[in-house]
Amino acid sequence: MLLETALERTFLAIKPDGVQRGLVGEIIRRFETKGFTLVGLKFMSVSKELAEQHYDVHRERPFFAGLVEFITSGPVVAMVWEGEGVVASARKIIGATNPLTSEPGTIRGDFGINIGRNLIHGSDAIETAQREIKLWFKDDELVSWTPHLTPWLKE
Ligand code: DAT
Ligand code: MG
Repeated sequence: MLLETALERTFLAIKPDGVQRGLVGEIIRRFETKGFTLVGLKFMSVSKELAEQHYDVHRERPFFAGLVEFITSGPVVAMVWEGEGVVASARKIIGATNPLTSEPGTIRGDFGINIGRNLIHGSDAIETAQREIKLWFKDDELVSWTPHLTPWLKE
């Protein structure tokens, strides 16, 4: 149904540290069991060009070069998730930027200790999500579907 495509979407990426540490399943599980819907998923290497475009807002920051080097240093899992309020909710599930101060129970709070190794990226606003989804995914890589669990998740 057309209704499904109107739902909010966010872009998430498990960074090279999450992949190297064997946390792909654990991280995906958290969004899946929460009740959000996976609409795009790919395991990929990130080019320098894509990394620089993705982190464009941080171009002038001192950590920009290191950030680009890190995200291009190994494979990542790029994803698009859908659901009501998914952008803000995913940011909560991910936790604060610095894992040392992220709340326990969040992904970064549970698995990280360093801001440069914070495991996962999540779009920070609806407009950012739209930009990032377009940057990382072609239209035909996204799948609109109706999960049959919906009546058990929503009144
Ligand atoms: P977030 O990933 O929580 O949206 P952000 O957009 O402010 O955080 O920064 C993007 C990434 O850059 C972040 O995940 C880790 C890195 N980063 C941010 N601030 C940093 C800092 N002060 N020193 C080193 N890396 C930093
Ligand atoms: Mg950010």
